[in-house]
Amino acid sequence: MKLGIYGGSYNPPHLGHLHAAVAAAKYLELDRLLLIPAGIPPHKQLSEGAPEAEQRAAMTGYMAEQAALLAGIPVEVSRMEIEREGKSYTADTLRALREQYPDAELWLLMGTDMFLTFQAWYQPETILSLASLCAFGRSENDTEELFATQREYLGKRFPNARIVTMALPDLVEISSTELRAALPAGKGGKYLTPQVYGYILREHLYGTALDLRHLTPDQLRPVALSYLKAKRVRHVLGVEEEAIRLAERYGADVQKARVAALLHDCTKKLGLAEHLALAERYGIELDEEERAEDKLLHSKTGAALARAVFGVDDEIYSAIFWHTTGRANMTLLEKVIYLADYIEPNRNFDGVDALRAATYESLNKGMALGLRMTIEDLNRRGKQIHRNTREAYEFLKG
Ligand code: DGI
Ligand code: FE
Ligand code: FE
Repeated sequence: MKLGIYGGSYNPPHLGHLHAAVAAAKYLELDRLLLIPAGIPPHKQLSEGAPEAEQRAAMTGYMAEQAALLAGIPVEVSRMEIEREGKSYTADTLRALREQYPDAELWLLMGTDMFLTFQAWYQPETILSLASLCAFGRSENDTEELFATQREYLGKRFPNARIVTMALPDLVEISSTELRAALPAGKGGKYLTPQVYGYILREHLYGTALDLRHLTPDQLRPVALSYLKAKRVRHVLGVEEEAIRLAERYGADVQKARVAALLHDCTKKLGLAEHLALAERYGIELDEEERAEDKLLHSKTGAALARAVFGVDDEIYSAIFWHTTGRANMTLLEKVIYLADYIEPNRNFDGVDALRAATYESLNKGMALGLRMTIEDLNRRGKQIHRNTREAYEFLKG
């Protein structure tokens, strides 16, 4: 197994890290990649809104999920340096990983600066006896010249070293220091994955101070996406796009449709126990069927979270609340969200085009067909039809 190891402060993890990690994973044909946030001693974190180690680990986790999707291999965050007392040395980290993965081929990934000062690290010969190096830089001539010189120098000084350098033509050169300085003014988001940016905004890190209860859809978007698993991001963006189209066509409030779409699945990644705890906390009554099926719970707990954290109004609340089952006598916005969720551009199940056509003919035709398809699908899979689904269908089919 080829195991990549990519350490850094990740303060914060940004697109430069992401693109480099994905490119190196592909180039080296890694089987697995570990991202290792460095343990930064607390006295170094005196600046305004500086993240705790836990928060850096959380942000790195978002980036890891995204990297895994793009690279097609498992990418995980290792907490070993965060949990280790005192300053962490790469040599110690590699020794620990060698024990944990005795048969793996270890590849240490690093950017230009790290590579060019490598001989000054703690125990470079130990590092090179445990792992191969892969350094990446921008594909400008000066980088390649510097790289070649350093490769030769290290090769002479450490004859058994295995060193690969790679040029990344579209490497985003980002200074974390400049990025941190830009964030309080509402800039810098474009250098981050939306989920990392959203996490920063919702935790008020780096001096950002957005009021989560008064966000424009553009401000809300990254924050809402930070509640999702990375693989669900595309779906939710698709629902927003479809909800705008349907709202415009049928005269619903476009801004409300966008907010409801962005938040409709915000608790989807939670487990049953977490749903039940939220339902308890926000006084949502549940029947037996709902208690047993988290798919029926996420719309209700999602509505509760959207109200508690983002202060959404009753119309948006109920559009989220009813988006999975529907109900009898639905509002315009409820139908828009139910159907946008069903037919957004990334959906590709059998019959989706017929459902799109019906929806653009009339919302009620779309609803009747969508509900019928859901009921047929649940029947095929031997699942119970919830009373609200049945009532929604009975109400419309006439
Ligand atoms: O959250 P999404 O996957 O984007 O979509 P959704 O909220 O519409 O959830 C769809 C799932 O919910 C799908 O697996 C079917 C399930 N579902 C919808 N109505 C009912 C239902 N499951 C049961 N058991 N009973 C229902 O009436
Ligand atoms: Fe949903
Ligand atoms: Fe959805």
